[in-house]
Amino acid sequence: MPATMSSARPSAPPPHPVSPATPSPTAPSETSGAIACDLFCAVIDNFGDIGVCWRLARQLTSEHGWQVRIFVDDLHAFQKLCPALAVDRSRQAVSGIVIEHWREPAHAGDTLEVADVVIEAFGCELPHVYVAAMARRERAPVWLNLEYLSAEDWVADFHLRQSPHPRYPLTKTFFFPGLGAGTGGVLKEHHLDAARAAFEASPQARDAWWRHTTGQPAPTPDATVISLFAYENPAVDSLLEQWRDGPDPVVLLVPEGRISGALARFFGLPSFAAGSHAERGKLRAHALAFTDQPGYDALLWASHLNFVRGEDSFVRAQWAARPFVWHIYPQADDAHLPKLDAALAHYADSLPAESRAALARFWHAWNGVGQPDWADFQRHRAVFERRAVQWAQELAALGDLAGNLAVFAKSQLK
Ligand code: TRH
Repeated sequence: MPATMSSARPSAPPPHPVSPATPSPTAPSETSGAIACDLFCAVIDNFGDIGVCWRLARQLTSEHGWQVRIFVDDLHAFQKLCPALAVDRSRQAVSGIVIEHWREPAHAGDTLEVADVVIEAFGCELPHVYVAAMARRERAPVWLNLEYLSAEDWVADFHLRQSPHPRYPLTKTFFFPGLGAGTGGVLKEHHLDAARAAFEASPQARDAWWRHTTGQPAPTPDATVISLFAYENPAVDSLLEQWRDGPDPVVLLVPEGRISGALARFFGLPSFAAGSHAERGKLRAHALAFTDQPGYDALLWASHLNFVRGEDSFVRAQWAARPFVWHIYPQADDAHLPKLDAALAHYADSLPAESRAALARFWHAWNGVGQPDWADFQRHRAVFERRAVQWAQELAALGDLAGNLAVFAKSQLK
């Protein structure tokens, strides 16, 4: 069962066998002074696990001066959003970050160096030999379990809760991202708002982006530009028909992925691979290549409305300060719907009742409950646009996850 947004309460880590005594490993930080951080990431599926970890690692490195090493098992998924990565190397450095291919669960790097801060992403379970070495380290490392993002209220009660290791003198702290006070917040680079403002302020940058990305100039101002990043979704056919038959032009930008098959079928094409273009009625669609993470931010900024999914693109759409529709990572027995409604509560509760209801109807329809009504959603477009700008400011007040994590870790390293 692939990992889903964690609704489980934190539990004590499983017991680890005692490893044969080896010299206490020294962390790089004892030489350079910078905080050394090892981040372990097991890719369950899709791109969010490594998407979040890569973004976090780059922020800790560039904004906090940490020395970060990522252990990641799936270099192919990683390379999709980090083209500079070589998929055949067991160890490499990209953007000042060491990347180790975590080739099997027991592997803990060619040399066993325990960092000052150890981040276990999404409960991926650290190599036993590494945990044993953590226990032998003169100064116990700060051990953080980075949880999946959830907007549910209980998250604030569990954020920074600690769990002692059953056998070793180690303590694991549960670090919960969130959309509300008392949580770890969500990832946001310090330069992000300025980069978006620069893109939005420059017609040249936008036009260059359109020509580079679609081979065509930016569409006319009467067109609604929509980015579509989603899992397979039965509701998409109805929306494509409504956009095709609607009164106003819609330009759809579709990164190649799990929704591409539905586009191909709708347009009667064998595929809708990157570089494809199609037009029916008022709908024009472009298939885009998967790009790196900064490139994905630009896609969000070039659009009026963003369909996003999972965790990281869901957060990026909120920072893009535009209306967005979230395709939550589907879970059995509709367990994902309370998580969807918890996010809607944060985002939409201050909206006028009619607009809030229209947004909830549309998000539910996009997540398997009811049929999407585009005209009903569009009627509230101006309200949604104002709310999106306001929400980005409210969310920023929580502080960014990397900064919150760095402050906590330093408080434990004293
Ligand atoms: O790919 P996802 O569905 O990842 C999912 C979720 O994270 C989910 O919560 C988790 O349980 C599951 O993985 C295991 O959606 P997400 O989280 O938006 O991650 C996609 C990443 O891909 C994100 O960092 C944005 C990035 N991206 C690019 O870098 N370039 C692109 O062209 C596109 C479309 C996305």
